[in-house]
Amino acid sequence: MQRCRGWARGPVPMRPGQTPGGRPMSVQTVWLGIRWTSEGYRRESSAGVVVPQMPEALTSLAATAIHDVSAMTEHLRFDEHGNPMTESFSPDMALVNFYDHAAKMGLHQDKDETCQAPIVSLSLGDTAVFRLGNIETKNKPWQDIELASGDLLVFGGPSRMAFHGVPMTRPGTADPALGLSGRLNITIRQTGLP
Ligand code: MD3
Ligand code: FE
Repeated sequence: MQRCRGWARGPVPMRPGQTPGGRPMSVQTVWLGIRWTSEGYRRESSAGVVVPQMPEALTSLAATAIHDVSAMTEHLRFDEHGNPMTESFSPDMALVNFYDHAAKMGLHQDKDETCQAPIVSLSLGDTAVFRLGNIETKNKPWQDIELASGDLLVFGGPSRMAFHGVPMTRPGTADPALGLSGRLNITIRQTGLP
């Protein structure tokens, strides 16, 4: 929480995300390691836009998650080149999303990463209703899953391209001891940027 507050302050303060169409989203975001720009993913700090370093704590958390999950599922044992995922996975970006009580995220696919590495998601604070759809269309079938504080998910293999979104959060469900009004979701990713 403490570190999230620091990232939210800047160098680039937390701000509403943008839809692919350029519309502001209700979810507010901070980028770590690499950020999305009009030219695609960029590492550099151009024109005062500083991208903080990818925190080692998140890199190792994601690597541990991939290691643990790869023991359980075939899809995560090897990457698209046939190399063991536990060796080739090297996340270079974290996206910190903040949901206030009214924020939500429409159904979408994450297609900006050019490599097929899995995405690791960590939730903190208010419980969210997470909608996991199918890989073909924005329509049903989907399933709604409650993501509570501390839940960590790994999306790899076929689910990597599934439509997904957050139709609502459940305001006030966060443990008061966390000192957070709302929800944080951190996704840890490998962009494929050289
Ligand atoms: C399923 N974030 O930032 S995290 C996003 O809770 C995003 O803030 C949501 O979707 C959030 O793009 C969901 C879980 C997640 C992340 C990536 C996925 C689920 C995914 C990629 C493919 C399939
Ligand atoms: Fe997404």
